[in-house]
Amino acid sequence: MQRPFVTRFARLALAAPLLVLLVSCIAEPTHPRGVTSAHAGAAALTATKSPVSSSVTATTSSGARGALQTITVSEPHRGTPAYKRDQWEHWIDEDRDCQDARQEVLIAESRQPVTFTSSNQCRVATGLWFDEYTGTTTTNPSKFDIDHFVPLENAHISGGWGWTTEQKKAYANDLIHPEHLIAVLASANRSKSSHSPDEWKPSRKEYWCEYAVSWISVKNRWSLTVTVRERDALGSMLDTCPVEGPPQTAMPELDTGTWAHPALTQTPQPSGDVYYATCAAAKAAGAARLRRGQPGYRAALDRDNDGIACE
Ligand SMILES: [Ca+2]
Repeated sequence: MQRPFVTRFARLALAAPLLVLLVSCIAEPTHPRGVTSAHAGAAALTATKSPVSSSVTATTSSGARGALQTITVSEPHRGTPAYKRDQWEHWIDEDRDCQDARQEVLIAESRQPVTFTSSNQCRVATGLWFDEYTGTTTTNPSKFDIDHFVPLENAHISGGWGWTTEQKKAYANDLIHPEHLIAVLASANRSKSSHSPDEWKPSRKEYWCEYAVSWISVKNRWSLTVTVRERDALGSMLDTCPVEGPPQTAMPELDTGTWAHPALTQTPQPSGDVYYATCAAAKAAGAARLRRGQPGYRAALDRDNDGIACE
């Protein structure tokens, strides 16, 4: 049975009564992977090394508009050192499970269980990905890049140039925040390049609201600056948000023929199971808290193991 196809920003979706995700459905204790492992694996890195701001976090359009007002407006300085991509090491394998950050994002964002190129499960072979920028769907990961939502070069000129090597590495491999690294069509990523929203916007206009919310969230979290033109462009993009409530992303119908891949080696969750990839998804669906035994409860969401997840 085809399952609902949900946005990666499930936390923003108001309409979906149940967010049934097929992302990384299979948990293996000896080889955790997917959303949970990606987040857990990067937690230590970001918690200890990143200059993450503790100020306003933008998760809604109104929150983003407020957060945008708090971001320092600054034009790039003439004396800013030249950007050198090799100073921003990626993709690292922070949790040393042999899946680097690119693989972790592919696994986390696949709309169906992934397959791997070999039994060591280090590299993804197939899955199902949706590019928010263009609306393109693929089962072939080589067609997708992992995009730094706020590109490394833009982070550099908006304050990141002063970070330490470790801070740059933390930024370049941030798996904690689902909007920081996203899988998108390679050609869209290359078209975007290091451009800011005043220079480049996704062709899929219905994504502009969410794009601006995410961009502001990253800039805010990492205490990066915006230019005047960038700030104004973000404001215009937020104008496309729904008047009431947080932004929602309408997910196009999938061609059902792309769902069943003959190379699938993993078993999807039994039909009818409820799966929340993150606590944010559970909360967005109005399901949190989740008690042990309830649909959607799983140990990975109950980190203090007290029987109540997503407290
Ligand atoms: Ca890893």
